Amino acid sequence: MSFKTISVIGLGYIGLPTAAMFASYKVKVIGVDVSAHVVETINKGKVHIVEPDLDLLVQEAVAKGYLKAVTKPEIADAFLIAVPTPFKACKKGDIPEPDLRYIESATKAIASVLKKGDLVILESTSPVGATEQMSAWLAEARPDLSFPQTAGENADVNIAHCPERVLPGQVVRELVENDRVIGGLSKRCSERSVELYKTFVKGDCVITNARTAEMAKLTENSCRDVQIAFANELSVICDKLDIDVWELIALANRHPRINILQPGPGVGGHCIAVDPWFIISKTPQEAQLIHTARKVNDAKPEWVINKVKLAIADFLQANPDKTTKDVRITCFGLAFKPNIDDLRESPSLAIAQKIAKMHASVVNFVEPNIHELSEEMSKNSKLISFIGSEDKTDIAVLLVDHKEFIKADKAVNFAFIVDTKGIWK
Ligand code: SAJ
Repeated sequence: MSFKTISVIGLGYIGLPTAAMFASYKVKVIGVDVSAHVVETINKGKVHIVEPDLDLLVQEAVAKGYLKAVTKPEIADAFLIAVPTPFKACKKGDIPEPDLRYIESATKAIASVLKKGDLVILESTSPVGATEQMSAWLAEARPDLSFPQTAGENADVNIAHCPERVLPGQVVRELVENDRVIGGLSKRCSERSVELYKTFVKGDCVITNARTAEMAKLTENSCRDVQIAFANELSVICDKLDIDVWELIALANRHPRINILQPGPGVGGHCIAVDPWFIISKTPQEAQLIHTARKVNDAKPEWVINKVKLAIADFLQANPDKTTKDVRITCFGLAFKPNIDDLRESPSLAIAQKIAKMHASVVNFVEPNIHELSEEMSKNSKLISFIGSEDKTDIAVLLVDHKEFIKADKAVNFAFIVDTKGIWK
């Protein structure tokens, strides 16, 4: 392989597994992160995120000397940028714009160590045009080097977009097995990127241009968002019509060409609820369906909270000797999806916190994947163990289908349940 040293910028959920994977194939990897704590943790062979099998991969890569972490970029032959692309804060109801500030600062940070022959790959999920923008920033910072937008195939530095597509919880396996979409700013940029990824990728590396690669990633996540919105809309319709939505979906899915996803408390995480906005903000007139799906999914948490208010009213009617502050509520699950500890952009956490805020007494939270609540999270709430939660609960709010809750299916016996995942219904 023509790349002796690879640098990965941003050592988060995508960057760290990618860096460790290259290192496990005996490639020298320099991981760069602005956080001194992250760098220190990794250099001790430890990880700062929970992802199955990642701890062993990192431990071995560091112990064998193939992976080191630093806070400032160093010379390398290929740079992979895996930093967050959030959207900018905006007023409620406005269309959020993508925030490229982390890509910009990563790009400017590597500019000073870039040399002729290097390859720069943007892995972060990005709005259409971001890779060209990244190349323009590099050209501005390094007028002594040529880039594909002006020098084409003869550019000193090659640039490509290769979006990450791995599923949290299965990152290590999917990094190797998934196909990769590779969008170079020239044919040579794409071909060199394929050579790099073929170090460990067993899936196909399919070549396209950068804009199509950017849109492909946004399309995948928007497609899932639209499908989940359909399931969430069905759950609201069925509730009104007194139909069990989970039975309904199971029946409809027996049709050979139907595959409806599952409703839930809303869509969380840092991808599916974010990426469709990158399409909507570029083409607001055209992206009608994608925009509606976002609104449907974003409205689901409020619908769940209303269901909890109704359950409180039902409980009080059934127990006329009690007042609101006597009602003991427990929220089961805070993570954004099952069997992970990731609370970022979690609709379950948002719902649980809102219930805690509105309720007159302390609300119990059960989350088997975390051990303590942050100060912000613990306002009017208390983390309790799943075992024994029945004795402390009048109204159970099931927010995540964690395996512990599914396993307890037959054992749980709550009189009032708001079940957003259809497992304790
Ligand atoms: N969800 C439902 N119903 C379902 C499936 C999911 O409500 O039937 C909810 C989940 O509970 C969660 C949210 O959707 O709140 C997103 O979860 P997810 O498992 O669909 O996706 P992510 O965000 O963990 O990962 C997605 C993946 N994209 C696709 O499946 C198209 C992953 O492959 C991407 O790499 C990742 O986004 C990313 O980083 O972009």
